[in-house]
Amino acid sequence: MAHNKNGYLTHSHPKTLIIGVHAPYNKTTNIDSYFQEFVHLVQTNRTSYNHELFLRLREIDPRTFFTKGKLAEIKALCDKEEIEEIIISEPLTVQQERNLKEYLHLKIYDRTRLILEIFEKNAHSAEGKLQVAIAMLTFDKSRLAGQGIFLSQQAGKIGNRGPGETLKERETRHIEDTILKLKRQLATSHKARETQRKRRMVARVPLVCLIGYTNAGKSTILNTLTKSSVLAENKLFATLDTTTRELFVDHKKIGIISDTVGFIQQLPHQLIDAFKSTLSELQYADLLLHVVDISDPNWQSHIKVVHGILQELDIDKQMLFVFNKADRITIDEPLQQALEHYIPHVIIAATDKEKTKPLKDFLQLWHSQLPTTF
Ligand SMILES: Nc1nc2c(ncn2[C@@H]2O[C@H](COP(=O)(O)OP(=O)(O)OP(=O)(O)O)[C@@H](O)[C@H]2O)c(=O)[nH]1
Ligand SMILES: [Mg+2]
Repeated sequence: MAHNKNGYLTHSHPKTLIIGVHAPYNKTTNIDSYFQEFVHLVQTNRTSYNHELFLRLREIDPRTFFTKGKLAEIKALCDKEEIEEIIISEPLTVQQERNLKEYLHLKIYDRTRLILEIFEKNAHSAEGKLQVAIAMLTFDKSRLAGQGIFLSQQAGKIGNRGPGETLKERETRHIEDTILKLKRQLATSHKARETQRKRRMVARVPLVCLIGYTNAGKSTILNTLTKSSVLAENKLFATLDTTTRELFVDHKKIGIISDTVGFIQQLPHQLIDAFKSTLSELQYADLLLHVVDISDPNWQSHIKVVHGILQELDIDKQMLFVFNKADRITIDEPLQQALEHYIPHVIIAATDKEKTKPLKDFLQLWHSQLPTTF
């Protein structure tokens, strides 16, 4: 809401309700932190919303996602508050989204669309934009396919292929053609990067890659280690484009370091697919720095999410756990014990130069132990 010049309240965006759901499949240890992450996603994508609702679902209705009782509660709230748009923390199937829309008579945004929109806003390079466009179109295509029954019901009764079906086929083909065209463009820009990479391989320059959950502090670490000024901010998916810089430790160049897109639980598979070629760069890393925000109560589930995505990308590399944001918490005995499960690791605070020393020391040692071919 905002005040106009006469002092009246106006809302320039649709009246929005956000619903954080604790779904039965969600094994997160700290649900409050999961909900906060959802609110953070919403805030990253747009400035405001009007109402929030957090609820626990004991089961999921395959047709409407929410069970009957919960759905009635939501409808009553939407009617009372004249809600025009709902954003839900979970991914919905095409049918669930459509049924909810029909029942509630308002716009529904699910987790997948929310994350895709953030990616769309944050893509700056030509390559990033292409990748996001491919993911968006793939999502649209799946939504269109789900309208199959509806469109064929619109179709004429003569023959099997009515006009509705033809329209759907035509739109699907148009999307497929566009995706193909974008993929070709993407392949061309990858070739240029491939050439660069080969040149580095010939020169035997060690490559260190920063990976981790979104907002863990990857870009902040890149900035402190390389004196560069990559955008680092308290937003989810601030970084989408890979940035590579020369890596100096104690004034000695020891290799190059790359920062890239962060991960999140239930990252839409359309995005994983679209970013696969960028992320496959990780295959050439000599060392992965897995950055973890240990001030987040869900840090261990975040590690699992990152490992899951690495597995999906078939990447198995030497890894250092970089436990970051240590300035925000006290490391008590139980936390210390939990950290010991992840070896090797360093504990740092990227925003405080003094507190990045353990990482610099590790890198120096690692570099001194590299085979002499480097
Ligand atoms: N207190 C504290 N804040 C930190 C630390 N490291 C990073 N931050 C803050 O955490 C936020 C996210 O940092 P980024 O470096 O952008 O995180 P990222 O992992 O690159 O995030 P994405 O690119 O969005 O995936 C920023 O507001 C940083 O200032 C730290 O050690 N301590
Ligand atoms: Mg970043």
